[in-house]
Amino acid sequence: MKLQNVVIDDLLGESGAPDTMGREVRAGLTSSPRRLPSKYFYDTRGSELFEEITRLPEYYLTRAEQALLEASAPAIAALTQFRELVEPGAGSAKKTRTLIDAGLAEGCLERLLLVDVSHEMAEQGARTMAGGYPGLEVHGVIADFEADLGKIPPADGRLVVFLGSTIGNFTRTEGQALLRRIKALAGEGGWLLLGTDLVKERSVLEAAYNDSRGVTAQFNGNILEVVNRHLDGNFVTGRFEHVAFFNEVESRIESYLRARSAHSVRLGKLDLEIDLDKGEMIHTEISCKYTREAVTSLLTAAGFGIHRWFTDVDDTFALSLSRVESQEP
Ligand code: SAH
Ligand code: AVI
Repeated sequence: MKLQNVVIDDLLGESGAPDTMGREVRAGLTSSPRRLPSKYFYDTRGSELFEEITRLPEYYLTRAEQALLEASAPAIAALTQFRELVEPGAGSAKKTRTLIDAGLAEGCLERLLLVDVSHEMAEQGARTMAGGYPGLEVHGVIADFEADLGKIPPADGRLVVFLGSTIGNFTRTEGQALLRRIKALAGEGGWLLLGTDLVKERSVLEAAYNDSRGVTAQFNGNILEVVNRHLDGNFVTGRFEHVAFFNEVESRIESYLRARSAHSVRLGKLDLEIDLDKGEMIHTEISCKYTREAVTSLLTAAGFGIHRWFTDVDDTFALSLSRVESQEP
């Protein structure tokens, strides 16, 4: 059935070009320690694996955030009167339905804009939402939220939601830069709802990133398949093991792929060969864990003022609702 209420745009352009990936992968794999940018996890398979992670018993984040959304969405809609809901890194946008329902019940919401670097997620997510909410104008945007947010035209009445603790996949400096771009996207007087995972017992944190079924290990290894496919590489996933641990000093889970034996890998498109030692690690992801003070400081430094802080009795996860206070950089 042809949907009348959905538009899909591909803004990836330069930032999604194969030579951009080539540049980033070359820089990462030739640096010490070696690393790969975590946005490359999310091809079709990677997005499916992430969805599977969200259902794992150990991965408490998605359930905790969903419960908070259910408890807070009506108050958020009443306070912000958002007319447009914008979600960078939306993925399947399943949790977003709770906010959409609240926005429709409040009678304020008119438009939904879902942004994702994964073509499939942006397109499928937008089509599913347009089918489910025929009264809503839905816009799916394929874009890199680190590079392309400035290409999205401004609008009044925006609530930007950045959920899932995706902000935690960035260092403080990167996260602040990203929040400033989100601030420009939200516009004067616009709102941001930010989901952040909170610091807790090491055993709980480490279990969430080392699940017993090995789904997170597959998700981590999949980044090598993405690199192989785009850059004509010959990484063999089975030659690496998944390593994820809580670095308490940095307050973050660090994920790596560790070479089980010494071997060489060639990336044909980059004309690059790297020699890995036995036990050498490729850093693939950070997942920062926050305190309330750390979230407040991050948002304040980026020019947002916090209005509401929603958390559960155990301080598992937090949603902070803040407003653009100043467009100064
Ligand atoms: N918001 C969802 C999905 C989180 S997974 C949730 O809370 O469950 C992170 C999502 O961000 C994935 O869908 C991934 O494709 C997307 N993503 C990662 N890096 C991105 C980038 N640089 N630009 C746009 N989307 C990105
Ligand atoms: C998307 N992001 C916030 C997830 C996280 O928890 O860092 C990705 C993930 N990595 C391993 N498991 C889930």
